[in-house]
Amino acid sequence: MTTAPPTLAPAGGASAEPPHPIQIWPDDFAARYRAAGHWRNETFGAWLRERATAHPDRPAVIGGDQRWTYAELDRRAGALAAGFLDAGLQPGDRVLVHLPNVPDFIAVVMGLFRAGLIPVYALPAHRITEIEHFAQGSGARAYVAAAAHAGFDYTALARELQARQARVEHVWIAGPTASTPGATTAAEPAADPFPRLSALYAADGSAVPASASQGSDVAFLQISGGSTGLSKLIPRTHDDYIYTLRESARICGLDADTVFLGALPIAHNFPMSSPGFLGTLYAGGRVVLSPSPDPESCFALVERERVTVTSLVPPLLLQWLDRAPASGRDLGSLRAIQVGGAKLSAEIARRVRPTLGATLQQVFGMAEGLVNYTRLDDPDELIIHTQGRPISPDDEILILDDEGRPVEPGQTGHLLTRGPYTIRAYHDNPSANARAFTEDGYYRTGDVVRMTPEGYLEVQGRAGDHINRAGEKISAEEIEDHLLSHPQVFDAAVVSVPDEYLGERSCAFIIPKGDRPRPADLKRWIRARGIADFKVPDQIVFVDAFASTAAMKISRKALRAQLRAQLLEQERAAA
Ligand code: OOB
Repeated sequence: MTTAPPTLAPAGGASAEPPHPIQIWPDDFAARYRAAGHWRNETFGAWLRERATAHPDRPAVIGGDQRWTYAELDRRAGALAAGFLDAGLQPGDRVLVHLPNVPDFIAVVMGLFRAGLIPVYALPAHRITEIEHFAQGSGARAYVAAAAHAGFDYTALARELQARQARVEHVWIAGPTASTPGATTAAEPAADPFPRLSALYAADGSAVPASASQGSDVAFLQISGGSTGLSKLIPRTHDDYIYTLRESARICGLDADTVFLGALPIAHNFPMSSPGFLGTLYAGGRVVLSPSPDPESCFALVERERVTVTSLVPPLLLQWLDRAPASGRDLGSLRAIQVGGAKLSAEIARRVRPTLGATLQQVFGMAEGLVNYTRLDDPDELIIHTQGRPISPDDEILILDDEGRPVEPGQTGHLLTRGPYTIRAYHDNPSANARAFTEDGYYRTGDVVRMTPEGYLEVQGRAGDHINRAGEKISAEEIEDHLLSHPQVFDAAVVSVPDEYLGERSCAFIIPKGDRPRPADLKRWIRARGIADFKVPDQIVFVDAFASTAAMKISRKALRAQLRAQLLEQERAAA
């Protein structure tokens, strides 16, 4: 038996179509998680109202020239909720949110939650190909984007999206228009026809109820790192996500005095909820947003706003460590630096306290659910060498060998998990679900881990074929598909290569068809397909053929492993 709700209308979004149930947790598990007090039927809309009532004048969100109190954030969320509904959106409709680290991001998602609308998160680096894929998969009816950010014109993307996906009826643009001084655009774009988000802030949201949702409803769709093929959509409920916020805030010691710096893109699950900006607001603290992760912008904000905690990926931590001593900034308010998204080496981990004067907290998590933390008062040995232990006593962990049998204690194996905040299925994706979940509901993480005697996990590697480039996950298959559609590419295999700075970089092996394309042209061409920049191969190697086995057949996975080994061998020989 599985719980019938939560339900989402099928991709297509029209409310007239029959909703199809997303099977999330079986009833007996759901009952257990409720009885344990994990799921409390809290909703985002209601808790924001509670916080705003309890401490209206406390600062909540700071970014650019905006400083909003809890009352102001609540008012803006209400106004946006009213504005979205007045425009014709209906509870349950999906809305693509494509915003950088600006206060509008937080108001928009809180407004959507309040109205019972479902945000679908995209990263600022995503381009038309990814956005169209998310729009298609979620059946989104609306798109909210910045006018421009980091030199990219999102209004042009919005136009293209509507041309390709007629279902996306509504577009709202946040921030200065592309022709406003200060907005960064290459050429002078045509004036866009889209309504401004700022106009919605004028709506009267006082009649909108604090929450249109139940705890068990799907609150939003997060995107997967995309280990095989294109990203999948991850349905998270109010109950399960708020549980992680409450426990993350407790484990990370957040309270009203916490000042969290959003340095990584806050659409990502890590700075969103582990404990991230949502955990900080849940705890009544304040969120400071940096439009760019670069150390200089971040250090200035740390000094000015007395930031106490932030979350970084390992390459960014490395930059912080290198630049902090000579920055001339007072970073003395920092109490904890969280690092996750990719493996942190013990050597770098050791430098955190002496250089930044803060406690390191390792975070090993995934948008599908499971999050592990080292605890702030753990012995150094665990903080430096492990990626932490799970949030919940009800997180079930399996470590299995290649045949699916549990490994001996302390041995390395494949990590599978289920629990009160790990999804049981992707949104509307039966084939991915069949691969990623066992029959009894465990999620196959694709990570290879070992467990220490203390119950902490050490990430050893992964089984899947994705590239973890500075915490951004790139699917080899997705990039191969793009390369294969180039007229001068006969075959392509994309592999990860260890990289001192990025952790891993991507290398594309190409068998040319006829004349070899120039690597720079190939990169330009793949970028022009409208994909995130971080997915463009870092390195291109031309080969005449792929070595094949005697049987003349070799799996893609084995081929990638073979090519990767060859490249590493050549690099070793050349060194
Ligand atoms: C986080 O989420 P995703 O969904 O972008 O990526 C999840 C994958 C994990 O399966 C693992 O392969 C890798 O990223 N990963 C780590 C790691 N944290 C994540 N690998 C080694 N060490 C770590 N500390 O990346 C994410 C979500 C929530 C919190 C933190 C990270």
